[in-house]
Amino acid sequence: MKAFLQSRRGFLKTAVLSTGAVLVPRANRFSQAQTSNSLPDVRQSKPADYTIRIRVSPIEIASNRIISITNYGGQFPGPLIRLKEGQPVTVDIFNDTDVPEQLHWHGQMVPVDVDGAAEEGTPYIPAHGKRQITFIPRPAGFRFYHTHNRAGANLAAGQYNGEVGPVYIEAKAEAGNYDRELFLVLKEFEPTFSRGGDMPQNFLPPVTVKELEEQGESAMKASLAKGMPKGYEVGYRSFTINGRMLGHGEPIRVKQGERVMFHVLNGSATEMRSLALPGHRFRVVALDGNPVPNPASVPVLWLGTAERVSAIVEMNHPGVWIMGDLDDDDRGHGMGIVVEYAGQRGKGQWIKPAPHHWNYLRFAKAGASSGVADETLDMTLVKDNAAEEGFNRWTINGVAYPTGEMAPASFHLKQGRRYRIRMRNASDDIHPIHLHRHSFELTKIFGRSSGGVFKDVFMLGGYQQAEIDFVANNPGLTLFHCHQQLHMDFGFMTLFDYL
Ligand SMILES: [Cu+2]
Repeated sequence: MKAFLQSRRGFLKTAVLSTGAVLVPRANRFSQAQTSNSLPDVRQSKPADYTIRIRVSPIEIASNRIISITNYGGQFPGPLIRLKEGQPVTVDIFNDTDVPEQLHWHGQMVPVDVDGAAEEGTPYIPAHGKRQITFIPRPAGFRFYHTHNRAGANLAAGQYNGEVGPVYIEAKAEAGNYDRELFLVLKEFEPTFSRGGDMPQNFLPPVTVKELEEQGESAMKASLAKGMPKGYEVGYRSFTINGRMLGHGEPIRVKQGERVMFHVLNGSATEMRSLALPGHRFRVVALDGNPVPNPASVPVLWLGTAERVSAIVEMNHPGVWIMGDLDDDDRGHGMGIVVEYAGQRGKGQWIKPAPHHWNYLRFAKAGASSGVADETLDMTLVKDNAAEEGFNRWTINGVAYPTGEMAPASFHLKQGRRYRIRMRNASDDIHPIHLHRHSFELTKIFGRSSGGVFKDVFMLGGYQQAEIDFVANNPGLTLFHCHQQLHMDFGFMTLFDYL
């Protein structure tokens, strides 16, 4: 492990909080180091660079608060996996649980048999079995791995569990104007169902489409008039950063003048998250691991489910602070971590930041137009309130991806063409929209053209419309879905194939 770390940019110190320990590669092909435990297993075709074990085990999220969850390697978050762009890597994935598993390499442009989605045709990692995969990590930047099992009504399955871990893919030449980097994984535990409940989304610019609003509101009224209750939503009892509730675990210790790169991942199954550090600003340099054309400083980060933000904070406001979620209730139940300056003592202080809109356009190329697409795919997104045994059913152009089944592709791509997806959200819910195996460019959001911001998840607000472009450059079945687990599991999913 030591040799591995030293082989990267020597001038930077890498620090990971204790719960996000670096995974020890079994055979270190990067440094050519041989260790006594790297002897090849004769049963497998090649020695693996990494081993991931999926298991159920107790995880202590606060003093004497110990939950039992499925996780990676007996810890939460899963071990940080560092890869090198373009350099093949072999990973052994052991599934020590009773349930077949899918491990998705979120944000990477990998083949279908590696990607980790049964709907695309990735083989399952059998219960009490193993899969070995080899792939070429790309593109560089902050990615992650997580389960892609559907959970449905089972709050002990899918991403309600602890199956989330960060991945960092190093570029061939890595620029870094900072002193050290930290990975933060935001995650809630102990989920329960409730009827209805509103997801906050007033942090997005309030640019809604009247026609969509009328459609959504009248459908909801009609449903309630028929005596339907509101569909189930999920809430949580405990909230953590890197697997620890606020006030438990080690603080982040900083020195005045230090520039800290935070790689923040929202590992939630269902929630949108915010993060602020009183008296400090975040200079956002990458979204979903992709450098933005126009880095800008903001007081608050907002992340939809599965989104990542890489932001540099200059530590220039000594004290002991709570870096946490804006929501008092969520922060009160653990969504925060203490930042402590050297030589400072005392309890962490929280100061509520001024209201602020989170707008992706802020990081876009100034004055950029959206370019020209070869073809536009229209998608209207609709909620059928409580239509499936009390759960909201979600449709794309009137079609719900069937629960518990596989469906054929609904959209057909030609390799090399540039596609524009025009999404119209006829629901009041916010949707973290995700495309597998490709990245997309935000080309029109909040009614404005945009360019240069490439992502793999973006938040489409209630009754909003947006356009994203992607190039069909990675043949094979490709899943497109809402990353909100409840939405995905109850229909909000479709497949692209290549003709
Ligand atoms: Cu959704």
